[in-house]
Amino acid sequence: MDMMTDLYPSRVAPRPELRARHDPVVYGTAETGPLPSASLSRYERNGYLAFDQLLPESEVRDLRAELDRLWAWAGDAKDETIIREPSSQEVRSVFAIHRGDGLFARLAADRRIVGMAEQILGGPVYIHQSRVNFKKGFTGKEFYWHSDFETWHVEDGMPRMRAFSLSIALTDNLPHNGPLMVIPGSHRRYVACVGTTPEDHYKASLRRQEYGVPDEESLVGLVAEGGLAAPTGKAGAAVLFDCNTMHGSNSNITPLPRSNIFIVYNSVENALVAPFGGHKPRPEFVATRNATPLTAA
Ligand code: 6CS
Ligand code: FE
Repeated sequence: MDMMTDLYPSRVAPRPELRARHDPVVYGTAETGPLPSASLSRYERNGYLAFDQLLPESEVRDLRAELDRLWAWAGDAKDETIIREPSSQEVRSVFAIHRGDGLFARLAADRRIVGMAEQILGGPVYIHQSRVNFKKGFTGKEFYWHSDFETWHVEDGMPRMRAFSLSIALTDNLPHNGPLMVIPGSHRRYVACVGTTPEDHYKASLRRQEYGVPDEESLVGLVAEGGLAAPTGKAGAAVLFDCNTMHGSNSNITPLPRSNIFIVYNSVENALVAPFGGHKPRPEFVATRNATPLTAA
């Protein structure tokens, strides 16, 4: 058992609490990677960066074909990496898409992206988690407000805030089809949540989260301070957001799917320890415990 002190306790106190962040947001400088200092300071201030076109159309086309293959496979396959919608058998997410040497794996290790990760996180990185969220037309359900870090800390043992997610749109992300929403500036606070985590919580939480959910009063406060943003864009657009940025997304009742890739980069210096919530760690396909640095392609 690691005796590391818990800087971010959550799901222990009887009342929710809005606390301070104790970690930097940007660990590198403009000299150490592709992002200019204006982007770095915007990221530091807002907790996210939006890219209108991270990937060119030709690459998006190939990734879309890969996405369609993944969807066809997941439809009736039985595999732990496949998460289905809360009240149907429709595929919601497929995890661990960075494994192997397929297109998604190559994308996750792409120099352009890993260079940004090493810059923001200040040194070598590895992939903590990856997934595709399909959010199909008509049936794709919401992701309620949450800080990823809260879950990764309590359930996976991620010690500090030194990770981020990159969400890449493989279909157009429109105002109407349940795009990612973020609360700018929310990454500078930490919402300690209420409730005791059940054993094997991930099996339910990846379909619909009920523990590690921020209270309404804290959300009211965060939105009063920072407002709301929903960066939209064509397929190939992307949003890079801090591990503690409060975010969520609505259900998709339009006919147009909102299918995105999520890749989470963590600093190798922030490797997982025993989960702070005291349960056994979640499985490898949700949270990698091997922090071997990425050797970017
Ligand atoms: O439990 C997790 O690790 C995840 N859950 C959500 C809703 N977002 C981030 C992460 O993929
Ligand atoms: Fe999330």
